[in-house]
Formats: sequence, C-alpha cells, structure tokens
Amino acid sequence: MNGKRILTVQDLSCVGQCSLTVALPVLSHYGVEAAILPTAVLSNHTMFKSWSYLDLTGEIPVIYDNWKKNGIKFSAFLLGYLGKVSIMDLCEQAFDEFSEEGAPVIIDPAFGDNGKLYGGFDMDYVAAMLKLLHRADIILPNLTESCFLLGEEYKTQYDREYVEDIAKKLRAATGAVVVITGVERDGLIGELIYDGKQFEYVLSEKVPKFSHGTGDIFAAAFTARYINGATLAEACGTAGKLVADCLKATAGWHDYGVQFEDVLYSQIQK
Ligand code: PXL
Repeated sequence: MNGKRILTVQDLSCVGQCSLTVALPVLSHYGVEAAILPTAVLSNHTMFKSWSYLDLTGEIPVIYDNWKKNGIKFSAFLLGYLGKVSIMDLCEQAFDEFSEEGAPVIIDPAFGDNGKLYGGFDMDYVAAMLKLLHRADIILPNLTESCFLLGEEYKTQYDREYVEDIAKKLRAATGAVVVITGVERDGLIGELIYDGKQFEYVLSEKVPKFSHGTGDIFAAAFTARYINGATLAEACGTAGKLVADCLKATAGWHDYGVQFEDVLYSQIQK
C-alpha cells in the first residue's frame, strides 16, 4: 500500500451534508485514501421531518467475501453513524479480518446531540455501542453521547470536575483514548483529551451556531491528521478550526449542513 487507506463505515444520506458525503471529501482533502462501507442509504438525514431508510446489513457479508478474495486490508478504521445494532458485529468482523498490523480503530458513536438521541435510536443501541467501543483505540463522543453511554446526567452548565469525571469514566468503561467533543470552558469550545494519564484541552473561539454534520466533519479531519502523524491535540486543533471556519462560512442555521466546500477550496488556494 502506498499511503494510508482508511475504511470509513457510515450511512449514505443522499441530502443533508453529513456522514459519508462529508467524510469522503474531508478525508481526501487531508491526504488519506478513503474506502467506504455504507451502512444504509437514506433519502436525507434524520433531522428532516421524514426520511427513507434502506438498511445494508444484508449486503455487507457479500462485500466482505469479495474483499477477502481480493486480499483487501485497511490501515485505519473510522466509524460514524451505523444506524442498526446488526452493523456493529459486522464492524468487529471487519477489524478482525481486514486490518493491517496495528491499524487504529477510531469510533464516533454518532447517536445523539443536544441532550437527545437522534431519531430511530434507543437505549439498546446505546448499550450495544458501549460494547463496540471496547474495540476502539480512540473514541470521539460529544457530551450528549458520553452521558447516554454512562447513564450520567446531561448538563449544559458544568465545571471541569464534571467533564473530567465523565472522561475518566469513559476511559474505565472502554479502555480507549477519550476525546470528548464540544466541551465548553471559559467561553471557549473544543475537545477534552484523556489518555488515562492526563487531561488536555484543545479550545478555541465558540461560533454561536449549530449545524448538522459538523461532528462528521470533525471526525474525518481528526482521523486524517492523526493517521498521518499528528498528535491527538494537533489533530483536534485542525479539525476544530475546520468546523469553526465551516460554521462561519454558512449562512443561518438549517438542515443542509455546513458549506465546507468554500473552506476547503480556500485552503487549497493558499
Ligand atoms: O451527522 C450525524 C448523522 C449522520 N447520519 C444520519 C443522521 C445524523 C444526524 O442526525 O441522521 C442519517
């Protein structure tokens, strides 16, 4: 293999700039070859009032058979929105059968935000995700997902002790390096990294906007930078700045995600 070939496992939402439609351009932009395992095809993401859902669980074993015949392997894995518990066992199978030596597994649990689960998810999904996170080297939950995973109270106002305690508990529950996204401190926003030894905050200005798909953009940029040799903090810095720039470049607050294209294009021109 020439460079790093990553397998990203997420849904394909036809409209709404999230999951694979943002992961692919961002991974490519930051210099990583991206292979995909689509978990489902949706008309649009589930924040719209209606959506269709074609579950691809049945197709995945057929895909795997062919990957085996072709000797395909991956140098890293990035998991996002999986959609169904049935996909999780198949992800474990992929780690067992298609990993190059030492390929890191990075998982964004991608099941909720702003204190709520996304449409179609329940606590069985959360419990199954917690089990899958044991296979992760790095996890990228937001605070909502962290609280659901641990059964902790979700707070919008909190102190350092609250969020550091959550990071410690996530580490104990999964064994992974914990990167909690969207952590607010001193009027800034960013990530809390906990590797079992020390806490590190990567914070920057808070853009007072919310948009769908920003977690997926963060995860893709973080992963690309990390597997190309950046430290956890450097990878968070790049990914956090990208999300902030995308939010700034996007007019209003809507369901169509952020306008990341202009931001990536302006980076290429520099
Ligand atoms: O951005 C997370 C995401 C990904 N995929 C689908 C979603 C969402 C958030 O709602 O609905 C299908």
